Amino acid sequence: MSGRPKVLFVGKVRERVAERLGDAVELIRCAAPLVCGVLDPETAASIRGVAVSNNFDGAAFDCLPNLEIIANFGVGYDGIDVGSAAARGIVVTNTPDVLNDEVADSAIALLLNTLRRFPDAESWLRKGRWERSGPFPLSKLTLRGRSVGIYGLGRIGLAIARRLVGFGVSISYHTRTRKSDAPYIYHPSLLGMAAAVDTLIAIVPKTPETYKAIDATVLSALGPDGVLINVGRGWTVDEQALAEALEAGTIAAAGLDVFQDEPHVPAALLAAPNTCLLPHVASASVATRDAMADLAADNLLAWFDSGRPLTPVPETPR
Ligand code: NAP
Ligand code: 8YV
Repeated sequence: MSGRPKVLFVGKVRERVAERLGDAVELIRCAAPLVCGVLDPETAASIRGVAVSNNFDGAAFDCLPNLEIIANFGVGYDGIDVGSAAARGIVVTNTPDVLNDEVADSAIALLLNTLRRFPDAESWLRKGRWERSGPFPLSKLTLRGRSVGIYGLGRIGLAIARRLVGFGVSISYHTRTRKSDAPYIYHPSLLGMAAAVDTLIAIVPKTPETYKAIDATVLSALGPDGVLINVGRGWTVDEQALAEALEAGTIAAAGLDVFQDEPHVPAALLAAPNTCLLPHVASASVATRDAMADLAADNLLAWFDSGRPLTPVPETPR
């Protein structure tokens, strides 16, 4: 194939990716999900790279016979069928590390907002209740004296742990493999950690093993002072069980940035007491989303230039 490599943008991908790619590639766009037939066969056969926002399923592979690389905008790549990519020798890349600090900052902000109810306090002020009714009620929950368990101590989990050190709380973690250089208390099971801590922060990927891993049993183990923060994927939490646990006082509060069926948020969670709910914004600053876009584009450029992508996921060829 000659000329500039052709790259297909499937669905909405941050425009900065296109700007970064510039004239180095020929850009083609289509709606998501990619359906065979929307591109004429000659165009489909000429596509070498794809840029996506975590959406490329098994059926899409059949549409692009000469695809070499899928560059994902995002560190989580659960919406890409990496098994099909690996079977076809197609590289998948993601955007690790460039968002660690932003997401970790957001996790801490969500934790504090959930415990201290600052969004409610601001609403109290804006509605004139401070003047009319007096001070906002004291928060029943505090970060002081808490014991925090981090479910997932990868790139972002570690950044959260490092921040928590400054808050003077006890820090534990659960992962499948113990991290020998992490100076935090290790728990070989999620349930065991939930029973030992009063604050659970989830930052694990969406995988078959993490599906509804935070269920009624784990929430019950967390206990009545328990606080759940989820900045990983909604998939990891049994949302119905969480709503019931909040309603019954089985745990005290929850702060969620992610939901199972985004952008839909279950009515039971919207109605549940003591929640702080965010619309998946943990990485959502211009600077961090630009850095993610640049890395997604640079993976494509590096592949076409040298055959060596910058940040391939472990499951597909390097
Ligand atoms: P990472 O570096 O791959 O870390 C993942 C961590 O989870 C590792 O410590 C891993 O340890 C652990 N883990 C994986 N499967 C597990 C299991 N079954 N049980 C226990 N621990 C498990 O990933 P990351 O860069 O930190 O990102 C984590 C996830 O956060 C992403 O995949 C994405 O879904 C989510 N995320 C959300 C936002 C947002 O906007 N809210 C932003 C960025 C990322 P072991 O392998 O030893 O188990
Ligand atoms: C973004 C994320 O919301 O990187 C991830 O895995 O969940 C977030 O940073 C997402 O990638 C933007 O589409």
